[in-house]
Amino acid sequence: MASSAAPINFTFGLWTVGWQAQDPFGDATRPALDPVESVRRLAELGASGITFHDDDLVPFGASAAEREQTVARFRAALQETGLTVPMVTTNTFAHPVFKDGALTSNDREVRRLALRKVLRQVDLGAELGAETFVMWGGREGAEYDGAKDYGAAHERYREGLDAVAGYIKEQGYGLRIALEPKPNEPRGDIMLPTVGHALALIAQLEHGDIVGVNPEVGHEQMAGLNFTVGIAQALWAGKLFHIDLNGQHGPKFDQDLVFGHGDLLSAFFTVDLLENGFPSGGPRYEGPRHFDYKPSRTEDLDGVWASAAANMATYRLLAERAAAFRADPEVQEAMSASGIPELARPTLDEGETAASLLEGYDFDGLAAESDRLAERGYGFVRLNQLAVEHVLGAR
Ligand code: GLT
Ligand code: MN
Ligand code: MN
Repeated sequence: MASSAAPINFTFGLWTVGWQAQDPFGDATRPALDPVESVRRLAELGASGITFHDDDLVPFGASAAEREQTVARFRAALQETGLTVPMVTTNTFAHPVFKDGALTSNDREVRRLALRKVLRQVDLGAELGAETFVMWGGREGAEYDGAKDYGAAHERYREGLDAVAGYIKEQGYGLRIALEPKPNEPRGDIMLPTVGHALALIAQLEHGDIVGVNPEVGHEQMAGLNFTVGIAQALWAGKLFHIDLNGQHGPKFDQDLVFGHGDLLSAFFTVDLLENGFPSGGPRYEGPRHFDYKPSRTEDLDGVWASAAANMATYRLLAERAAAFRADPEVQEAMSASGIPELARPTLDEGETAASLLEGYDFDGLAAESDRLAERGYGFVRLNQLAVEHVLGAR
């Protein structure tokens, strides 16, 4: 099984294992973790990289000297363990100053402050060799439709993103921006609620060539959407720059469960796409398999590390199952019967145009032809049952 033999790059946010489990109804249930300890533990468990917000590493308000010392200590831990920092991001949601957003706050001074905070983290990310700069606009939104001029807010979002992307280019950094969609929570409504909304905004940017998406499993599912289909479109468009893997049980609050602990069959098809690509070939996802989950509030520190390991174990198992699925001759035959390879064939013949397709066609025959073509069964249920049997290890 080729895909399970090659090492898989697993990465974790510092804020995931480091979450102390405070929620809107209760206090923290776990002590704070030293980022250096997280680096060491994740390395031991087999992760290859770590990601972080500016404030996850250097506490907000730290002095320049403290910042330098903290970064130096963190760098030493990276060197000691071989862990990389493939992605960084900025916290533009926790401090009360961001209560009405960052790049789209109604207050211009807040927007300028937010931009500076973001740019400072861009510099640090570049310094640490990151390739991706995630931007999750958690507070970009409102609770009340009348509270925001959404025309101006989209202008400001575009202005802010182009400013950051333009800065990255000017500085010659090897970074690309990945926008992370989410429909709601913490705001009543968040701008760029889904992958599709984000892709549409990117198409309107001046520097959209270095801007893509960082879809999160649970965030798309909170919007009632199919995650695998969402990332498929981003991948097809050359815009799947990064990914946040976790688990979610349908449209409710953001659960951030371990990957595969929500919709397992959806997780299987996500891994199948990431590891094996589209059946017809085309663009592949080459970035890290990044986990953005929260160890449940019920877990102690041992449970934190067990849950981190569970993300990777589940992903590996699903990668094995997906390789077996693709290699199974019965699956290949079922895929053919379902017309999957046929979809890769262009609809028009070489040189044919829409006009020539109409030429000489007798619409009096349309109904009869439709009836004939409608007789076909597609066998998708059989194909899906084969997937279920592979997931269950029954094949
Ligand atoms: C925050 C959010 C995540 C985002 C992070 C990036 S922060 O924890 O819930 O989905 O990926 O800013
Ligand atoms: Mn989430
Ligand atoms: Mn995320």
